Amino acid sequence: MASQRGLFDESIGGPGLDVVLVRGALDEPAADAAFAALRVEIPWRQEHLRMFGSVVPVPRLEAWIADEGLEYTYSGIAHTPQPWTPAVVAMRALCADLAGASFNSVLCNLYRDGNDGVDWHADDEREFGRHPVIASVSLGATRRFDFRRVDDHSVRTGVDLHHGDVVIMRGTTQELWRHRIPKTRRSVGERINLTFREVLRR
Ligand SMILES: O=C(O)CCC(=O)C(=O)O
Repeated sequence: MASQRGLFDESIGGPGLDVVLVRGALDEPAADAAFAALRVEIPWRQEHLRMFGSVVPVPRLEAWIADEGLEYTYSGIAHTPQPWTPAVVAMRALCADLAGASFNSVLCNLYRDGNDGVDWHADDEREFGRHPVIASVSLGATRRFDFRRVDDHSVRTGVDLHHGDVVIMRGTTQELWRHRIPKTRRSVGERINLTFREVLRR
């Protein structure tokens, strides 16, 4: 796996925002191979959300892969852990190396086209601890990744995430900021994002 660690590190600035972007953590052939393997290995599921009394499909496919016993409830959906696959384990090693952290779980997202996205949220569930280190790898179509401050929505920043990029979020990022992948009218292909986390066992 080709990693160009450090060559293209960028920090994304803002008060209390602690985010590092590693551009091209996977070079194009490695990113292409990872995308192809993850697309078929991961048991992608369509989850549903209860909203205003009706049940709506989540605008993306998902899978929760984790060590045994690590359940995760997100937006009212209880995710039962699926087993690790070889390509996910390889991505975990890359992200753990870049972040200097260990991860026992990953939320996998498949954005099928521009109608898929994820709305403003923070990965601030209690099981991740107060200031978690979260690392995610982006593969496939380029999509915008936005941040806004919790206490002042006019304070915003964002970045385009490309095939092979890794983002590391740390410190007070989840406490003071929200993030999202907005839907887009642009014609975009599939994108896979794997967001690695460490669930603290009680
Ligand atoms: O797709 C991404 O880059 C972000 C996904 C995300 O925010 C999440 O899984 O919590």
